[in-house]
Amino acid sequence: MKMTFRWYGEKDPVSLSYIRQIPCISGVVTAVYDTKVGEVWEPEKIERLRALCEQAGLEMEVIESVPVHEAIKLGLPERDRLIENYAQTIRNLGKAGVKCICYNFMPVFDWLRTDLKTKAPDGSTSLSYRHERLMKTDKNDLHLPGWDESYEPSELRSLLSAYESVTHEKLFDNLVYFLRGIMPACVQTGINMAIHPDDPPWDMFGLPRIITGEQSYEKLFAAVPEINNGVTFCTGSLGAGRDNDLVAMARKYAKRIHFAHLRQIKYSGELDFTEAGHMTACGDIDIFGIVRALVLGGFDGYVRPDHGRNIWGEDGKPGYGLYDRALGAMYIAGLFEAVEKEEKI
Ligand code: CS2
Ligand code: MN
Repeated sequence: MKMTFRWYGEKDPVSLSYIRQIPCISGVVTAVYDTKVGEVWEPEKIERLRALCEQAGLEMEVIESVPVHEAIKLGLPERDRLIENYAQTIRNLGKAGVKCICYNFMPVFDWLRTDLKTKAPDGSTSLSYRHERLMKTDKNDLHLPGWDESYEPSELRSLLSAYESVTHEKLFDNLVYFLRGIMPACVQTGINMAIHPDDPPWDMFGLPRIITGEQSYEKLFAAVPEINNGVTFCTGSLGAGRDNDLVAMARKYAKRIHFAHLRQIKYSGELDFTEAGHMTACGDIDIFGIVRALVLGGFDGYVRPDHGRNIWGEDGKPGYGLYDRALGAMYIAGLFEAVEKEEKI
């Protein structure tokens, strides 16, 4: 296991030197942020990032994310050119020592929340999701926390209508088409692809979501059996789906899990939840049980603490401040150490 920490590049208020001071961290998870989706990441840009990490004493073996162009998800004719660009980005990343790429296949939006600063009794704030509130949002005039700058209203409307004819099956076929197209580059470079689950794991605004639990994993591995086709096991995303048995899944898929995002949520209604401190006792996700299952299943991937709260007066990027993620990293590293040593006795 290698413990990592997400770093949003040179504009991130959390510096590499601070990340380095967290005792358990071997490297960062980052991305080239100034290249348009669909274009090839230039070797010079990748190399610059890698050198910055190296100077700080940190590895850059995991990328999150190389975003997938909507035309690939929609299965439009230009997808072949875009998939070739993606494969070229994989080859460029391979030359820089990257071993794992996290990506997602969610149409239009990535994670969805209704509030980015829900206050807990202890004064900390975190992200939360209230289903009814989201359903009341007018689909033709969407304003979503964290998404308002991403799309022009007209662009968003035409994207949403382009997806009207895309069923779950079609979206899944498009994912398989994409994966088959990039697998040769993955095998050649040794890079593992790690798909992030849909967050939350159910359809949104009529948009299909297909990576939601165990059945999705079965379909995915059956369609593209190469070991380079793996997953990012995000406990907060999968855990929002109450039917998912995360401990059993962690054990069963340990060798397909190239990257684990460990985060905690507390349920507050049938579909509602609030993110919480990483410890098992802080919420409804059995972080200890999941770590134990990963170790017993032979997991040998990367881990990072996912979304933290804002604590100690920090006003960090929602989910990505320094302090609470550092606490989370240390807690998770402690669990791994304990379970790994115990298992050797
Ligand atoms: C989120 C996402 O759960 C998470 O980790 O912060 O932004 C996630 O990084 C992407 O969906 C991965 O592609
Ligand atoms: Mn995640």
